[in-house]
Amino acid sequence: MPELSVVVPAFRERDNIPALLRALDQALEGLDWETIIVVDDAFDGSEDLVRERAQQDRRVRCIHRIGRRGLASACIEGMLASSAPYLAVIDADLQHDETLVPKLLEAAKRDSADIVVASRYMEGGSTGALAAERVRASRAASALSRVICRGLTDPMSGFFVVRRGFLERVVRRLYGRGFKILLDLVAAARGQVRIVELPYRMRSRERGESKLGARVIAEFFMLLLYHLTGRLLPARFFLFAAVGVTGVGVQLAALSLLFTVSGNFLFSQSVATWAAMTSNFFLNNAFTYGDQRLRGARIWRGLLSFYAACGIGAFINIAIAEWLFFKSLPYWAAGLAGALVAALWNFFTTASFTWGGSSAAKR
Ligand SMILES: Nc1nc2c(ncn2[C@@H]2O[C@H](COP(=O)(O)OP(=O)(O)OP(=O)(O)O)[C@@H](O)[C@H]2O)c(=O)[nH]1
Ligand SMILES: [Mg+2]
Repeated sequence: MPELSVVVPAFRERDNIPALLRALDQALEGLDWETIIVVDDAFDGSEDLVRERAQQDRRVRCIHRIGRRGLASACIEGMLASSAPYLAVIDADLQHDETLVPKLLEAAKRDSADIVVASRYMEGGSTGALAAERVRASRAASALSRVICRGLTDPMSGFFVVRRGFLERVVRRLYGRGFKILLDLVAAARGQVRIVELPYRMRSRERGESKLGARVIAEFFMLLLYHLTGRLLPARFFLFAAVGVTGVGVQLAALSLLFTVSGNFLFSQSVATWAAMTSNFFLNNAFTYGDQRLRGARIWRGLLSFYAACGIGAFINIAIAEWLFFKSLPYWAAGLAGALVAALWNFFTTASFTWGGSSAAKR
């Protein structure tokens, strides 16, 4: 068994993989290591390339995930596939300085740290040529993340070494979605973690494309909420609820537009409701279930089941609100309670009927 497994999440990184393997080979000389490259299906031949290398070099392993996406889950599954006592996580795009890995490992052993983080924001570190607005966003996110974890100069870092015992201790409390796996690990430790940081200078991406987008930002906020609320509800529910709030906006906007034009309330309210459900479905498909998004013909079947579930949810909402109102609750409290129960109903039914899979609601 090697002493160190280097877990590399990779999505559309075919052009970077040969250089990465060369760089690891050089940087880790003299260490007993292996690398586990977790490739999500992108039809770009990355997995074939990794397997080809694996046939010549037993230190190289490939995990090929189909119909799945997500950096954090890729890292977790890669780490769990290893039996090594130390696990490194490093990007595939050569932005992280692999020559630091032996020092991260040494610090983990010497200081018996749970996590050794490569930091861009401590003395001696740098974001390199990263665009100014990206640095600002990263710093703002780091500041915000203090609500769930302290003691890190660079909680947004995706480059670190972790002790296997620590991972096993926190793994069941992880949010496990989105991009910010380090923040997730530290937040899940609830203060019971020894952290050491070492500085490094980040390189810029030479090949392949960035995967940053709106989903990454949405997931970041959901990660904060998940840990802030003490992991009360399944991680996915928070995104589902946020999409529901946007649905209220869509509904009111469509209602005001249609009612102004047609003057017919029932007609306007019906179309506005349909518009809100439709927009909720597509937003949930892109964000809440972005990692197992319905595509092609499955979208239409999913949409119909979503209409059906939310239609029943609307009846439940009205029935509960009406009942509570007659129990002499104030109108707003009755309305809120109805909406909350309906949101839970919608979430759990669409998790199994629309996005399928019994595990959808659990994660
Ligand atoms: N397996 C897997 N890897 C991913 C996924 N999304 C991103 N990655 C990998 O995670 C690493 C970080 O993603 P990047 O797109 O480079 O994010 P970034 O470094 O913040 O952005 P850039 O500076 O623009 O490169 C890269 O190695 C990606 O290939 C995913 O859904 N699945
Ligand atoms: Mg990158």
